[in-house]
Amino acid sequence: MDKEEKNVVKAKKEPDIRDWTICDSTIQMLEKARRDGVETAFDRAANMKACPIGADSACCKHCSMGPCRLNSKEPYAKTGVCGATIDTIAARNFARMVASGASAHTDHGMSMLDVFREVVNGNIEEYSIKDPIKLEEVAKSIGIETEGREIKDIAIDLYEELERTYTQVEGEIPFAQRVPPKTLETWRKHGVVPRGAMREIMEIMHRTHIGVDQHYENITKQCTRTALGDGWGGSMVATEISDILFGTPTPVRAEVDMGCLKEDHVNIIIHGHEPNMFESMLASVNDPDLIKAAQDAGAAGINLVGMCCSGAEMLSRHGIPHAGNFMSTEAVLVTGAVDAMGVDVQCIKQGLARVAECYQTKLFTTNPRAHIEGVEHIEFVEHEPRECTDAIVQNAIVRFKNRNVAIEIPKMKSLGIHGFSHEYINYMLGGTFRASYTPLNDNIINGRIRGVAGVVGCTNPRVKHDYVHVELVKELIRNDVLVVQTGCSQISLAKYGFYTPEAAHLAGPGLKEVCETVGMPPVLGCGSCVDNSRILIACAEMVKAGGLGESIADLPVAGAAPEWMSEKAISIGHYFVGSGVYTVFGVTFPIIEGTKFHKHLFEELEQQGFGKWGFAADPHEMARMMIAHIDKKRKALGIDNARERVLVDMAARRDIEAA
Ligand code: NFS
Repeated sequence: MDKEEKNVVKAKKEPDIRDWTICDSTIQMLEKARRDGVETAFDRAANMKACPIGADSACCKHCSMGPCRLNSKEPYAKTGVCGATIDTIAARNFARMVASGASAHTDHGMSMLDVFREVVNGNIEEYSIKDPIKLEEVAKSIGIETEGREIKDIAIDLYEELERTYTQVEGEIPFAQRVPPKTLETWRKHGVVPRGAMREIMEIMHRTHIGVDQHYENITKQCTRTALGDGWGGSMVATEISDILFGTPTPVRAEVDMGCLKEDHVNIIIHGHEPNMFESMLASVNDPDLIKAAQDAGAAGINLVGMCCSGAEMLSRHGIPHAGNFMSTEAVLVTGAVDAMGVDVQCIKQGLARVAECYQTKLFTTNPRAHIEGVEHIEFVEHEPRECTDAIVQNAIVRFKNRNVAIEIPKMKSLGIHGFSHEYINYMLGGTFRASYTPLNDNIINGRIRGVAGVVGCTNPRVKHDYVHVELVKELIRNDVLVVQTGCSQISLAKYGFYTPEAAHLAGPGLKEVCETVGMPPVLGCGSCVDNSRILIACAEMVKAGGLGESIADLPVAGAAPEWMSEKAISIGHYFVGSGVYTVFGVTFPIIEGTKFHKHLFEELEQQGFGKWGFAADPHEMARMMIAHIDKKRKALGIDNARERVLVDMAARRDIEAA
């Protein structure tokens, strides 16, 4: 490179941070990071063009005859060395994403079940059964006798039954009993009722090995079976057991955004996915000895804050403040105010290690599954949970005492209502004495609510952070679509004030009326990504309440993950599709349009009685597609005219009555 060229490179305009995110606190911190010479995933994404062949899933590296690359423009012009076509290659890659995502959720669920077993057997005393009513409800839902029995005996039976979700070799997983009969019939007809997660995931890995399953339709079947074993299996067990052990969420007011950090406090962030470590941390920060130690170090107290999905669970259950979603986890360290960050599993960027080092934040890994090179590991042991979390607090106090970095905390924070479990939605709409989903169905049938949309999933530096989530939800509620949310998407919307009953004014007239009557926001937050299982149960309850068809595929509902990035999102998307829901993804989709496999996922599955996939990068287009689908379902149910009836004013009604 000669001198002139070098200058050209230097003079290259820096990307505008406002093109990367709409989150004001993240913008403020990215500007500071730039001044401080610190790099984040936003910079890395800008400096690394995504591989176009990989993005199209047109390469196969499952054996050493390759890696084979096909031509994305002419996908049928070539095959791999073994003869694998684009459809086989893309289906295999997709299946392995499902397997990985489903593994993450089911392994998490299995950890929760391990804790539950040890609590029930009396080997762990730090946790207990907090919600015995939920325990009985869950047990009853899968046919366990509860009348007149001791809680402990029911719990033992429940453990044994739920273990089958993972280890069963033959038969149907226990929560298949919660699936509406018509939906289950479709699953049986196509041979996709999950057996046990271990078996399904093993079979996907086998079938996607070189030279095994080479028909995209047959591979898709195993994707469906495995993904359903996540949604109605591993994830559902994670949610239900966490509720039983730590309490079922009910609405709670909580603050979201970086403004919940406090300069005069010892700030501790827990970021990850499993609630057990976070629950123990909650006990640690309330320990009088540790509070005293913090005060002795000159702090006003200890401030515990969450991030990502375990943060979303603690927000829902206990109103613990939440600092931000996946794309803000590095930015929050730039405040210099975080004394310690403890992480467990999933969505933990390796880049955190470098940023933490720059700002002297003590970063700790805690789970035996997830170490990071150069980061101190304090193992979290369920039988002695406080050992790990107390040690993190002590380290945080030491860091507070020796703080010598500039601290800058963005002022933004938004107070909202979180914690809408499907049990609470039931109660909220129906009232104490007649808790049911019937009022929701009635409002859908009479057209006040047009339909329900689940808007979930990650944030991703390949699109403008938070923007796609917010624009999509705005458009949906404006069109009277009630929105339910989980994960990072819920946090995106919470930052912009959508989680207050006052946000009802952003909704269309019908939804607004329902929100004002019930006193609920037009957007309901259900928790973490495994809590998407709450949305499945809500769908099953809507079918049961009657009037909206016989299967989930009949409901006027749709799903979206507008800024997805993880393999877990693909598993979630596919279990919604498998359950009968039209599911639209943003950012990019790892299958070439126009191929047979694409057509299978985007059209043919619906004809077989499942849901189907959709894709749109633009939030307004995405909203249009979801609303069109909801209207299509309304029409099929014969309730498409009901919407107009709502608009008939009193004078017109008198005319009709007089006639
Ligand atoms: Ni879900 Fe949670 Fe967030 Fe995406 Fe990651 S935290 S499990 S994967 S990024 S929503």
